[in-house]
Amino acid sequence: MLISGKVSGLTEGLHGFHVHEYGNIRGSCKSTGGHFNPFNTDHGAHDAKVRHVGDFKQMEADADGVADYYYTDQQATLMDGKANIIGRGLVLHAGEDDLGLGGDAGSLANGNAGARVACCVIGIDQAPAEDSTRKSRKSREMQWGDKVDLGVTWSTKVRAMKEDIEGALKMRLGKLEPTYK
Ligand SMILES: [Cu+2]
Ligand SMILES: [Zn+2]
Repeated sequence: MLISGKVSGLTEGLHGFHVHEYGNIRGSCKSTGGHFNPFNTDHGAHDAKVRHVGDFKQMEADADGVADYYYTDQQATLMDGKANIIGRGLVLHAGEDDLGLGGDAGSLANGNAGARVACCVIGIDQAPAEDSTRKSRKSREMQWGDKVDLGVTWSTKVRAMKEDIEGALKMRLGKLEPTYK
Protein backbone atom coordinates (compact mmCIF):
# COMPACT_ATOMS: atom_id res chain seq x y z
CA MET A 1 0.00 0.00 0.00
CA LEU A 2 1.34 3.39 -0.92
CA ILE A 3 0.72 6.19 1.53
CA SER A 4 1.59 9.70 0.46
CA GLY A 5 0.78 13.20 1.53
CA LYS A 6 1.93 16.50 2.91
CA VAL A 7 1.33 17.45 6.51
CA SER A 8 1.90 20.94 7.86
CA GLY A 9 1.88 22.64 11.23
CA LEU A 10 4.20 20.16 12.90
CA THR A 11 7.24 20.70 15.07
CA GLU A 12 10.52 20.04 13.29
CA GLY A 13 11.76 16.47 13.44
CA LEU A 14 10.37 12.95 13.56
CA HIS A 15 6.81 12.06 14.47
CA GLY A 16 5.48 8.60 15.20
CA PHE A 17 2.71 7.62 12.79
CA HIS A 18 0.55 4.55 13.31
CA VAL A 19 -2.69 2.81 12.59
CA HIS A 20 -4.41 2.39 15.95
CA GLU A 21 -6.89 -0.28 16.91
CA TYR A 22 -10.15 1.65 16.99
CA GLY A 23 -11.78 3.96 14.51
CA ASN A 24 -13.13 5.98 17.38
CA ILE A 25 -12.12 9.60 17.87
CA ARG A 26 -14.94 10.65 20.16
CA GLY A 27 -13.57 12.81 22.94
CA SER A 28 -9.96 12.63 21.85
CA CYS A 29 -7.44 10.68 19.82
CA LYS A 30 -7.03 8.49 22.89
CA SER A 31 -10.24 6.72 21.92
CA THR A 32 -8.33 5.05 19.11
CA GLY A 33 -6.73 2.72 21.68
CA GLY A 34 -3.31 1.18 21.18
CA HIS A 35 -1.50 0.28 18.00
CA PHE A 36 -3.34 -1.96 15.53
CA ASN A 37 -1.72 -5.29 16.32
CA PRO A 38 -3.74 -8.21 14.94
CA PHE A 39 -0.82 -10.64 15.21
CA ASN A 40 -0.03 -9.79 18.81
CA THR A 41 3.61 -8.83 18.38
CA ASP A 42 5.87 -6.17 19.87
CA HIS A 43 6.12 -2.66 18.49
CA GLY A 44 8.86 -2.02 15.95
CA ALA A 45 10.10 -0.03 12.99
CA HIS A 46 8.09 -0.19 9.78
CA ASP A 47 10.86 -2.18 8.13
CA ALA A 48 11.65 -4.42 11.10
CA LYS A 49 10.84 -8.10 11.16
CA VAL A 50 8.86 -7.69 14.36
CA ARG A 51 6.38 -4.83 14.26
CA HIS A 52 2.71 -4.09 14.63
CA VAL A 53 0.71 -4.01 11.42
CA GLY A 54 -0.03 -0.42 12.42
CA ASP A 55 3.60 0.65 12.61
CA PHE A 56 4.01 2.96 9.65
CA LYS A 57 7.17 4.84 8.82
CA GLN A 58 7.60 8.00 10.87
CA MET A 59 6.89 11.39 9.38
CA GLU A 60 9.74 13.90 9.38
CA ALA A 61 8.91 17.59 9.40
CA ASP A 62 11.35 20.22 8.13
CA ALA A 63 12.15 23.55 9.79
CA ASP A 64 8.87 24.94 8.44
CA GLY A 65 6.95 22.14 10.11
CA VAL A 66 6.07 20.44 6.85
CA ALA A 67 6.39 16.70 6.32
CA ASP A 68 6.34 15.30 2.81
CA TYR A 69 5.34 11.71 3.22
CA TYR A 70 5.65 8.94 0.68
CA TYR A 71 5.82 5.41 1.93
CA THR A 72 5.01 1.90 0.77
CA ASP A 73 3.84 -0.34 3.57
CA GLN A 74 4.30 -4.09 3.29
CA GLN A 75 1.80 -5.30 5.89
CA ALA A 76 -1.26 -3.11 6.17
CA THR A 77 -3.88 -3.64 3.51
CA LEU A 78 -7.37 -2.60 2.42
CA MET A 79 -8.01 -6.10 1.13
CA ASP A 80 -9.67 -8.85 3.17
CA GLY A 81 -7.71 -10.41 6.02
CA LYS A 82 -6.45 -9.68 9.50
CA ALA A 83 -4.22 -6.83 8.35
CA ASN A 84 -7.11 -4.86 6.83
CA ILE A 85 -7.04 -1.34 8.28
CA ILE A 86 -10.46 -0.10 7.18
CA GLY A 87 -12.39 1.09 10.21
CA ARG A 88 -9.25 1.60 12.29
CA GLY A 89 -7.75 4.89 13.45
CA LEU A 90 -4.78 6.77 12.06
CA VAL A 91 -2.71 8.74 14.57
CA LEU A 92 0.15 11.19 14.28
CA HIS A 93 2.25 11.81 17.39
CA ALA A 94 4.03 14.80 18.87
CA GLY A 95 7.33 13.01 19.28
CA GLU A 96 9.76 10.60 17.78
CA ASP A 97 9.05 6.88 17.82
CA ASP A 98 11.88 4.89 19.43
CA LEU A 99 10.91 1.92 17.22
CA GLY A 100 10.80 -0.55 20.09
CA LEU A 101 14.46 0.00 20.97
CA GLY A 102 13.91 2.17 24.04
CA GLY A 103 14.42 -0.63 26.51
CA ASP A 104 11.20 -0.20 28.45
CA ALA A 105 7.64 -1.51 28.34
CA GLY A 106 6.31 1.63 26.64
CA SER A 107 8.80 1.21 23.86
CA LEU A 108 7.62 -2.31 23.08
CA ALA A 109 3.99 -1.21 23.21
CA ASN A 110 3.98 2.13 21.41
CA GLY A 111 7.48 3.48 20.80
CA ASN A 112 7.05 6.27 23.38
CA ALA A 113 6.05 8.69 20.67
CA GLY A 114 4.19 10.94 23.06
CA ALA A 115 0.98 12.92 22.70
CA ARG A 116 -1.41 12.32 19.85
CA VAL A 117 -1.55 15.50 17.80
CA ALA A 118 -3.87 14.43 15.00
CA CYS A 119 -6.10 11.48 14.26
CA CYS A 120 -8.75 10.29 11.87
CA VAL A 121 -10.82 7.23 11.07
CA ILE A 122 -9.97 5.11 8.04
CA GLY A 123 -13.29 4.56 6.31
CA ILE A 124 -14.91 4.21 2.94
CA ASP A 125 -16.36 7.15 1.08
CA GLN A 126 -17.64 7.71 -2.44
CA ALA A 127 -15.18 7.92 -5.28
CA PRO A 128 -13.35 11.26 -5.57
CA ALA A 129 -14.86 13.73 -8.05
CA GLU A 130 -11.91 13.66 -10.44
CA ASP A 131 -12.46 9.98 -11.01
CA SER A 132 -15.27 10.54 -13.49
CA THR A 133 -15.03 7.12 -15.12
CA ARG A 134 -15.82 5.37 -11.85
CA LYS A 135 -18.14 7.93 -10.40
CA SER A 136 -21.30 6.09 -11.21
CA ARG A 137 -20.18 2.80 -9.76
CA LYS A 138 -22.53 1.80 -7.01
CA SER A 139 -21.24 -1.56 -5.97
CA ARG A 140 -19.53 -1.62 -2.59
CA GLU A 141 -17.43 -4.54 -3.60
CA MET A 142 -13.89 -3.53 -4.37
CA GLN A 143 -12.85 -4.34 -7.87
CA TRP A 144 -9.77 -3.94 -9.96
CA GLY A 145 -9.22 -0.28 -10.72
CA ASP A 146 -11.65 1.04 -8.14
CA LYS A 147 -10.96 4.14 -6.21
CA VAL A 148 -11.95 4.25 -2.60
CA ASP A 149 -12.04 7.27 -0.38
CA LEU A 150 -10.70 6.58 3.06
CA GLY A 151 -12.01 8.35 6.12
CA VAL A 152 -12.71 11.98 6.64
CA THR A 153 -12.79 13.66 9.99
CA TRP A 154 -12.52 17.26 10.93
CA SER A 155 -9.75 18.72 8.83
CA THR A 156 -8.25 15.40 7.94
CA LYS A 157 -8.86 13.62 4.71
CA VAL A 158 -7.40 10.33 3.71
CA ARG A 159 -7.97 8.73 0.39
CA ALA A 160 -7.05 5.37 -1.01
CA MET A 161 -6.90 4.22 -4.57
CA LYS A 162 -6.49 0.69 -5.71
CA GLU A 163 -3.60 0.68 -8.08
CA ASP A 164 -2.72 -2.76 -9.31
CA ILE A 165 -3.68 -6.37 -9.34
CA GLU A 166 -1.74 -7.16 -6.18
CA GLY A 167 -3.90 -4.77 -4.28
CA ALA A 168 -1.35 -2.04 -3.82
CA LEU A 169 -3.21 1.02 -2.69
CA LYS A 170 -2.37 4.62 -2.67
CA MET A 171 -3.52 6.60 0.26
CA ARG A 172 -3.27 10.34 0.29
CA LEU A 173 -3.24 12.38 3.42
CA GLY A 174 -4.60 15.85 3.25
CA LYS A 175 -3.50 18.51 5.64
CA LEU A 176 -3.51 17.16 9.15
CA GLU A 177 -3.97 19.99 11.55
CA PRO A 178 -2.21 19.06 14.77
CA THR A 179 -4.52 20.91 17.08
CA TYR A 180 -6.03 17.92 18.79
CA LYS A 181 -4.64 16.26 21.90
CU1 LIG B 1 0.38 5.88 17.47
ZN1 LIG C 1 3.36 -0.14 17.22
